[in-house]
Amino acid sequence: MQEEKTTYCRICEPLCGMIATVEDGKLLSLRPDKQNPLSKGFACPKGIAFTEIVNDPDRVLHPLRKNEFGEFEEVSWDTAMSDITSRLGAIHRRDGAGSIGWYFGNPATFSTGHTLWVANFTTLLGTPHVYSAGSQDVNNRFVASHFLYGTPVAAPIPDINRVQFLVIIGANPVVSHGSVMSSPRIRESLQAITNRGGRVLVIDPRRTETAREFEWQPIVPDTDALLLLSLLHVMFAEKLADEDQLAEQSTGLESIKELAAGFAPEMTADRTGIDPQTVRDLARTLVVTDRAAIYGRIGTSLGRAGTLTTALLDIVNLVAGNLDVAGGSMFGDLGIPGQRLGVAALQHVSRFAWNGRRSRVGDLPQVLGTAPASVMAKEMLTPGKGQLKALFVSAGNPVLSVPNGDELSKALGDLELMVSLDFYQNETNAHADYILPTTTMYERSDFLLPFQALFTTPFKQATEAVIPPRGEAREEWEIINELVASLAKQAPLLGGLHLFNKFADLVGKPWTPTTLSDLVVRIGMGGDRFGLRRGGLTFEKLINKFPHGKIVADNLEPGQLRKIVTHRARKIRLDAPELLAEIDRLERDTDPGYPLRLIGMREIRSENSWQHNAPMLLRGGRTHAARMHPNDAADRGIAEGELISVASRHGQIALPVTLTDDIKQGVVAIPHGWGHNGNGGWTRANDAASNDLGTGGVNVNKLISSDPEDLERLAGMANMTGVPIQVAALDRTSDSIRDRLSASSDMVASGE
Ligand SMILES: Nc1nc2c(c(=O)[nH]1)N[C@H]1C(S)=C(S)[C@@H](COP(=O)(O)OP(=O)(O)OC[C@H]3O[C@@H](n4cnc5c(=O)[nH]c(N)nc54)[C@H](O)[C@@H]3O)O[C@H]1N2
Ligand SMILES: Nc1nc2c(c(=O)[nH]1)N[C@H]1C(S)=C(S)[C@@H](COP(=O)(O)OP(=O)(O)OC[C@H]3O[C@@H](n4cnc5c(=O)[nH]c(N)nc54)[C@H](O)[C@@H]3O)O[C@H]1N2
Ligand code: SF4
Ligand SMILES: [Mo]
Repeated sequence: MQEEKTTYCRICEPLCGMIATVEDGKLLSLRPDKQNPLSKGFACPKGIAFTEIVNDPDRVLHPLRKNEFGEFEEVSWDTAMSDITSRLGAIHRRDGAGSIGWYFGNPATFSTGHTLWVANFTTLLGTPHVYSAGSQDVNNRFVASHFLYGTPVAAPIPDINRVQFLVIIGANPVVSHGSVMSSPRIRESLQAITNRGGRVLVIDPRRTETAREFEWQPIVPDTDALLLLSLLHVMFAEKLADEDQLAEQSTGLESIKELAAGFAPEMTADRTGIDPQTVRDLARTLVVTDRAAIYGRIGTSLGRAGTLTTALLDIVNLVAGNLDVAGGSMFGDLGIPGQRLGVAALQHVSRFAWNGRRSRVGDLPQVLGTAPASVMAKEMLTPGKGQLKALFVSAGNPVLSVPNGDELSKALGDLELMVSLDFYQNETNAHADYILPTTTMYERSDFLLPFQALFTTPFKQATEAVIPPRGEAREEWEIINELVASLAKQAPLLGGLHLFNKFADLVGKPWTPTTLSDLVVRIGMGGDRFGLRRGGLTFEKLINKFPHGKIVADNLEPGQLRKIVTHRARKIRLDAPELLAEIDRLERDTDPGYPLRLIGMREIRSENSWQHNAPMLLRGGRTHAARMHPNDAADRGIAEGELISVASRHGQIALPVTLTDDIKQGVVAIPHGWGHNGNGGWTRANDAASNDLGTGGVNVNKLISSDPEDLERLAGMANMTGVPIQVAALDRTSDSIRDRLSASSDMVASGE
């Protein structure tokens, strides 16, 4: 019998409402939920195509073990787990916890059980080798907040519902659907701004899908900090800022003023490519417009000084009078009593404090307990105490998503033990000893803790699993519980794990993601506070009474900073010396051999590296191609559709190019997440986006440096934007292509 179940999509941040049609435990189709009060019947192609991922014949449904011939073969869970834990125990006894590591990828964030259990496991183990997609994404945001507010987890979001002038710098929400902000139907919400007489200005090296619908201001990649400093310069020099108010809200204002004094728009124009008058007008408009905000994301995170740039975004909002006020850049409210003290206390648990530990290789600070993923390969390849020898990878594909995938592939191959928790064989876990099959999002219940403070309209939704796990798939937290149970038997060496088990025994009822979520729902905004607030929410009530989700407040509440800032006198700190020292990273990089600048881009029918196997998303044939300005192409004798070589100081790739005026001259955009080289088990992805070389696109991160010297210093961010490159035509019939790119494993035909 067919049934319809209400749920929501957990691929990206808007968490759009979905209706799943299910028959006999099988997912038949997904359609957008019209009754979801925020997404109101919207879903993107990736969300709809997810049925094909759940039912993908290429899915890993049984534990796989690499045999002596290097092939994966099915084994039972018991066999897999007992071999893994005994090998892990032996490594632990010999080399200690510091030889065991974990990388969790982006989809982990979309599962409360997954993230919390990984955090728990690695904390109890006490290993510094914890890595995530964050150092390629958002860790700079956490560190900027750490300096400014004293807490890493506070992140301002634009008040989309009320803003009248929104400046989007380095984000493309029409394609990405919004990030570090959960705002379903973001495109309509942006259009609503102009419909109510407001403005949306997009500052981006590319005339993106968002920029095409609104105003576009091109900028030279990785010069945003200079632009932001010039905006501050104008605000101070023209006495636009309310300095009395600022002195009340913050400390260190003088340092910022002094700093900005040196960055008049006339000084930075040459670097940013933005006319000084435009900068002056922009500064004035940001100050005088009653409801204005500036918002940045990936483009302002992956330059050479992403933490500084992100801090400057907030400082511009603050100085313009737009921070923490209605219609500006606002903070979500968890509504949890005592949250400020709680966060302050957590800060003292050194593992989670910024810089609580530094990496063995590269001496870089940890962020929320994670080290920069760029150094992971060198941590495996560098002998000595603390060398990484056993690695778990869950929901990640760092061979494609992290700089220098070739180096990482090699390092993974040398590990003593590699275990993957995934439902696909990808380019990374192809190197694993075991792939443990996990459920997809529709095979688990969820309430997403990390997104609670990021909804532009405060909202809560919980879901049950809509189908049972396919095959022998298990949820990550269950796998981790089992790991802990088996490892703890090898106590006393694994003391922390043993304690964890004892605790579970003691309370008689082990924690589950659902019991934890229930706790947060009940104490948080709109929660029942365990009976103190009548009619309040519980996890169960969300499931049964509000299956389409519940709006818990019509708008974000201003005045959150009081609850958030942990610095003395609850004042924002503007002059952390570490932050200001980053200014020297803004120096011009002039290397005549590499005159062009690389930027990234996201595609509407891709999600990082992992959705290139769904037929619906591959329809019409897709090409992995670079975007380049016709003038830059003409200078190099390159014509539309031709194969080009792109080289940086760190690597070289070949792919087709498409020419477009919608990009600033001197800039080349290449999507990441491609490079399906036949190592992954996804049949269609390997064939998709064929260039003339017959491969599933190329891995752009071969152009990116994993050298610790090249990483951003405060959050260990990979430098993936504004990277100096050179481009040349490749004669497609030329035999020399293979020679010239022989070092690139992308050139290896599938299966080789
Ligand atoms: N369809 C789709 N949606 C996604 C994803 C996906 O892969 N596909 N991924 C999800 C994930 S993991 C994330 S983190 C979010 C990211 O969400 P966004 O940040 O909104 O997405 P991006 O497309 O990376 O946008 C970055 C923009 O910055 C611009 N840019 C690059 N360098 C610079 C620079 O130096 N300065 C300025 N001002 N701009 C620059 C790029 O041209 C690009 O338009 O998207 C999420 N949503
Ligand atoms: N050049 C460049 N590189 C980038 C970026 C960029 O803008 N430019 N963006 C960076 C960003 S923002 C991000 S977030 C990273 C992403 O980097 P990663 O997270 O390392 O890679 P993904 O491609 O997201 O791989 C996700 C894997 O998780 C699996 N998976 C999906 N759902 C689940 C689940 O529920 N459980 C489990 N166990 N597995 C699951 C998929 O099968 C896939 O194998 O890429 C980064 N890399
Ligand atoms: S925008 Fe698409 S992928 Fe993202 S949550 Fe909505 S339906 Fe899912
Ligand atoms: Mo991301």
